[in-house]
Amino acid sequence: MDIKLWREILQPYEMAVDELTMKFNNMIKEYHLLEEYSPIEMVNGRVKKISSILEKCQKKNISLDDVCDKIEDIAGIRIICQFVEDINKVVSLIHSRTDIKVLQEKDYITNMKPSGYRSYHIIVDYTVQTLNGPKSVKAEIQIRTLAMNFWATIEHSLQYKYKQNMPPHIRERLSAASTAIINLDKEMSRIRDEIMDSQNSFRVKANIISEILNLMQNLYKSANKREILKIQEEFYRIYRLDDISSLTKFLKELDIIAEGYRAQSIDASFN
Ligand code: 0O2
Repeated sequence: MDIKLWREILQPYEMAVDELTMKFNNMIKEYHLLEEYSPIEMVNGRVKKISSILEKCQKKNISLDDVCDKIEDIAGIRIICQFVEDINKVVSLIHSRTDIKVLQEKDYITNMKPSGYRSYHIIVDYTVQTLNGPKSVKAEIQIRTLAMNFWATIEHSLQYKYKQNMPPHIRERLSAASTAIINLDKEMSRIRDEIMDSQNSFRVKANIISEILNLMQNLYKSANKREILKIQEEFYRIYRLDDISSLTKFLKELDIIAEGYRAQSIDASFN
């Protein structure tokens, strides 16, 4: 198969990866906008390299004509969560979507692979709109925690280095590391509520401060220098209190001042 034909075959997969990555990133944005904890920490995606597709075809004895049907991870999306509990939430989110059809699920968290690999895989059917009309492609969505991802990334590079000949002592160490990852995830789950609370209040505080700074920046253009200096000093005083309700109150007051200046400038432009 020549390279031009490969490009044509892979193009809808590129589109699927771009669109799915964007859609999962939008979910994160929606959670943040609602000031809620996002079960998705980050998302990335890739289209399998031609060399890896050929390698998989050879390993699994798949003819090149069957590539699209039989290789399910040409389009791959990886969703990373903070906690094991988030994985089920993400799985439900995927099931509830009308633009993603779940074809198959592989739970390597309950049923860890002999290598120690843990992750939740969902094979989906996703339709992209090409110049030649709709085209449905398969994609593999891997959902795992940060800790599981750390292990899988290291193990994947070692697999690449040793191919089928990983020395037994490295295999044993990886297996021990996998047990340590299970314990780390369990420990993190125990303090999950506390971590989520602190991350949430950090995000809320960061949003309020960013709104205050935006308003202050706009006021520089319209308010007089003395008033701006007073507002600035007051902001630093409240900032040092490290108290969300004081910051919220300050933001509301600043909003009223900014509104006053906005009204004045509209009046001025009409006169
Ligand atoms: P890449 O380079 O990540 O794309 P098989 O190849 O038969 O083991 P199958 O039936 O295609 O697997 O599906 P499976 O088992 O769900 O695995 C698909 C993908 O999961 C793999 O793709 C890996 O990304 C990941 N994976 C599965 N098992 C392991 C493992 O033991 N260690 C690590 N690090 N990753 C794993 P590819 O094509 O193998 O690799």
